[in-house]
Amino acid sequence: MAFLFNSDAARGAIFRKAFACELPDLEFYHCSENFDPEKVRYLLTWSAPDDLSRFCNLELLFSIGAGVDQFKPETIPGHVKLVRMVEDGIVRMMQEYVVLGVLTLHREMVAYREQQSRGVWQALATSQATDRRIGFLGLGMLAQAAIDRLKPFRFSLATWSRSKKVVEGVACFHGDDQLGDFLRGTDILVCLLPLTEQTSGILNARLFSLLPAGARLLHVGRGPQLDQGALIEALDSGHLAAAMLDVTDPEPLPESHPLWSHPKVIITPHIASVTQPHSAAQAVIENIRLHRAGQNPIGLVDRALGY
Ligand code: NDP
Ligand code: OXD
Repeated sequence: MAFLFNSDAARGAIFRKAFACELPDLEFYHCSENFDPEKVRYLLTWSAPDDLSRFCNLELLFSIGAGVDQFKPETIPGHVKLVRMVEDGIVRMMQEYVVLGVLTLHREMVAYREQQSRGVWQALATSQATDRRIGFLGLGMLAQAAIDRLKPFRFSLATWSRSKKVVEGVACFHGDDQLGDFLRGTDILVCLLPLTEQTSGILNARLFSLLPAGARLLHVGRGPQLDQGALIEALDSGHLAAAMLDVTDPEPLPESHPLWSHPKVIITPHIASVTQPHSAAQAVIENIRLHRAGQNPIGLVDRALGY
């Protein structure tokens, strides 16, 4: 019985050490080594290898990231459990990034950066946090964790999810019927949705038109959720004031893409959060233990929903 680590060698070495201590009965292979695919019960990878059918005894397929949109569900046998990464490192980094992004957009840092490029020293009018409405698309593991960190600033907080939710101190909207009301009350929109058929292209001209004039976008979900042309139009018309994007489509954008040099846009190279090997190894080990005890792993993907 074996575990296969199909990613970078540096993180693989940390996993190997943790597995040797905690699951010594399990053979551990890095993808660069020779191994018998029939022995592999557990596979950790960013996306499914083309020859997944070689792993005929596979039980758990772990994504090394929190997202699973990179897997093609039709290539994964129905009995194999697909598991997204749920670990403290990803959560902590996303909390930092969302706080950074919200404060950047709230305190006009995008406009100040543009003023600096022209040598302009000029204070801009700004709202108090209590008057700024932050709206999250998605209320999953990462949005909930980010909201916890934003609460002390006393922003007004709202969320929109697929199913009904209740969070203390947060206005929770759900479903397509409530999306308009949610957007009309959002000054800084944070996208933390998984990429699915339903969320692909969701950040489009119609959605932007429902946001109040002067709204801002913080996009940390997935590139294909954003209509980049519609964003540029909304920024150029002045309807949207600024955007901070951690994800684009494609990644990276081509050198000549207008978003790179847009004065109202900050781009980071998909670094909002990154799986941390020490905590991720513990999370995967715990999930193998749960699975061996006949329980579902934490982060089990609902194949019908796609997240
Ligand atoms: P979760 O699966 O925990 O939560 C997803 C949330 O999105 C849920 O609240 C869900 O609603 C909601 N949702 C899904 N589909 C819809 C829909 N059609 N309409 C309305 N709401 C919907 O995800 P995480 O919080 O763990 O992660 C979110 C995403 O963040 C990941 O999938 C990944 O794409 C991205 N990510 C980006 C990173 C980066 O570095 N930029 C790093 C890590 C993740 P409900 O609660 O009702 O099910
Ligand atoms: C992830 C990511 O899904 O890095 O973890 O985007």
